[in-house]
Amino acid sequence: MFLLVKIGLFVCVFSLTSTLLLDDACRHGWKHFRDRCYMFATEKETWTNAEFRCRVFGGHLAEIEDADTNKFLKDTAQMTNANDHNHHYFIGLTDEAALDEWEWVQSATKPNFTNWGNHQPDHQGNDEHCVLFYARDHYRWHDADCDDHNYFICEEEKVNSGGSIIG
Ligand SMILES: [Ca+2]
Repeated sequence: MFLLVKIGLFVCVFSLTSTLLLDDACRHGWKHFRDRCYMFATEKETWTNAEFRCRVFGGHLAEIEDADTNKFLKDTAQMTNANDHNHHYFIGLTDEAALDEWEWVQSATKPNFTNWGNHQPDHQGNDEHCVLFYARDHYRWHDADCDDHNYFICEEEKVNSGGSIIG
């Protein structure tokens, strides 16, 4: 009987450890995809403050470089928000420096991949220079007012890969 309890305890501790190890690549609350970690903020900020908040965390607003990453973030947003059609997220794309010259804020590169919604970017009111992952349009990309308050997605390199930071 005592042995059985001991084996049971061992299995418990072992599975707990395995679970922890699986999530070890990213900090608590961050989602792991490939060599990156993503954090879906639960508070709203302007685009500039959102980028600042991400930097405080050691990352930056998400840069979505391909369709697979876009799909992962879209699926995660959908799972998180169910049918909340007002749950939009800022990402790291902006044309604040030069109109229609869209650029990722962290890498200062032009996007190779985009997923604009229909008729986007439309610069509505000539005042839309920051990109939203737009819930009402299946999270396709919409340019929006940078001063609007929205949720946001931070990205950082994988925190832990065999004890070292990938960079
Ligand atoms: Ca727009």
